[in-house]
Amino acid sequence: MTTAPLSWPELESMTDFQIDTVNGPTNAQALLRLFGHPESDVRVTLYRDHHAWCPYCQKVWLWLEEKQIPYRIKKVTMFCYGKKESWYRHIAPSGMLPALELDDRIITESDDILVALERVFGPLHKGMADPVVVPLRRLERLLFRAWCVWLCYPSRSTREEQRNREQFAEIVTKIEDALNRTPGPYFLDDFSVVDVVFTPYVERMNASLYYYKGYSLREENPRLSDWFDAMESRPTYRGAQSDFHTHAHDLPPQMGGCYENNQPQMKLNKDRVDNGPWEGLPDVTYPEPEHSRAEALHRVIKHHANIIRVNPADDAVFDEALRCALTHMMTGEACPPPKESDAALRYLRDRISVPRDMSIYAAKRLRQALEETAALEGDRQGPPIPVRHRRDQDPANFI
Ligand SMILES: N[C@@H](CCC(=O)N[C@@H](CS)C(=O)NCC(=O)O)C(=O)O
Repeated sequence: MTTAPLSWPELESMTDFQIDTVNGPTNAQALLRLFGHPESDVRVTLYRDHHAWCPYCQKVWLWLEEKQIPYRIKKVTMFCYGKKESWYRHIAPSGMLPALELDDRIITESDDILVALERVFGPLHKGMADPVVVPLRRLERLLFRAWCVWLCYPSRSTREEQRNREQFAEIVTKIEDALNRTPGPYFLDDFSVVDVVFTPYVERMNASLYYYKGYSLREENPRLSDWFDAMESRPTYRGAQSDFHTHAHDLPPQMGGCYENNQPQMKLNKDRVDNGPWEGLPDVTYPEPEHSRAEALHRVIKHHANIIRVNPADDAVFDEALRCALTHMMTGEACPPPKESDAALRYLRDRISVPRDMSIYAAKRLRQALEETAALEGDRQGPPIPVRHRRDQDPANFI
C-alpha cells in the first residue's frame, strides 16, 4: 500500500507534542531555566555552543540541571561550524567555551566554573577538591588521553593500532575497578560531580570508538554499562544525551581528525550508524517514549521553512519529499517521494543533530523515515558530511 503525502496542516494535526522549556525537563532548546523559581532569582548565565557539541559545556550544563540552579543560556558559535559572535569576544577574548557569568563575574575553564558554582550553591554531593573526587578526576583525564591517542592519530601498523587499543582498555579496567568499589552504579556512593565530569567524554568515546574502531565501550564493560543505564534513568542526562551519528560526525573537526581502523566490525558499525537501522544501536537503552514520533514531527514542522531552504534540492521538490517522509513516519504507509529526491532526503538524514534538534529516539524515528522514503526512489547519497569543518551546520543559516 502506498499513500500520497499529507499537507503541512494535516501533519500538524498529528502532533500535540509540547514541552515547557523553562520549567520542564532538561532540553537543548531552552534559553532560560527556572525550575519553578521566579526569574528574579537568576544569578547565572551559561555561554555554551549552539549545537550542544562542546563537551566542556555539557559538563557545566548537567551540573546546573542536577542542582536545579535557575540560569540563562546564551548560545555561541564554535569555530568549526561558523563565525564566532563578536560580542562574545568581550566576554571571553579567546572565544573558548564554556563561560559563565555569576553575579556579574565572568568565569572560564569548565573546572573553575564548577568550583565557583560550588562555592555559591554548594557541591553536587561532593566538591571538585574533595579527596575522593580528585583521583577520579585524574582518572578521567587519563582515559581522555588514551582515547585521543587511539582515535585521533593514524596508526602506522596493525601492531600500533593494537597497542593503542590495549592502552585504552587498560585505563578502562581502572574505571571498571573504580565503579566496582561502590555499591551502586555511580562513581561514588551516590550520584555526584564525578559522574558529571565523566559524562561528556565517555559518551563521545562510546560513539566514536564504535564508529571508527568497531569497539563497543558500553557493551564490552559491565560496570560502565550499568553506569550508562543509571545515567539514562536521569531526566537531566536524557535531555542532554547525544547519539552515535551526531558524535561520529561532530568530533572530527573538533578533535583534528578521527581515524578508522578498517577492521570488519568497524565497517559494519560505520554502515549501521550512517545508513541505519538506528533502532537498537548501543547509544541508548532506556525504553522508547511513546511520543518520540510526535516529537520529531513537531520539531520538523517548527523549522520546516529553514530545513527546506538549506537543502540542496529545489524547494518545492524537497517540500513534497519531506512531507512524504513525515507521512511515512506517522502512518507507517510507504509514501513515494518525487523523482530524484533521494539524495535530498539523505542530506537531512545526515544532519539531524541530537540533542540540539530533538531527543535521541525522535531522531532515530526521523532518520529511519527519511531513509526508508529515500530508498523508494534510489540509492543516491547527499553531499558528504565534511570532516575538517562543519560549516554545513552554520547556525547563521537557520535564523
Ligand atoms: N579547558 C577548557 C577547554 C574548553 C574548550 O576546549 N572549548 C572548546 C570547545 S570544546 C572551544 O571553545 N573551542 C573554540 C571553538 O570551538 O569555538 C575548559 O575546560 O573549559
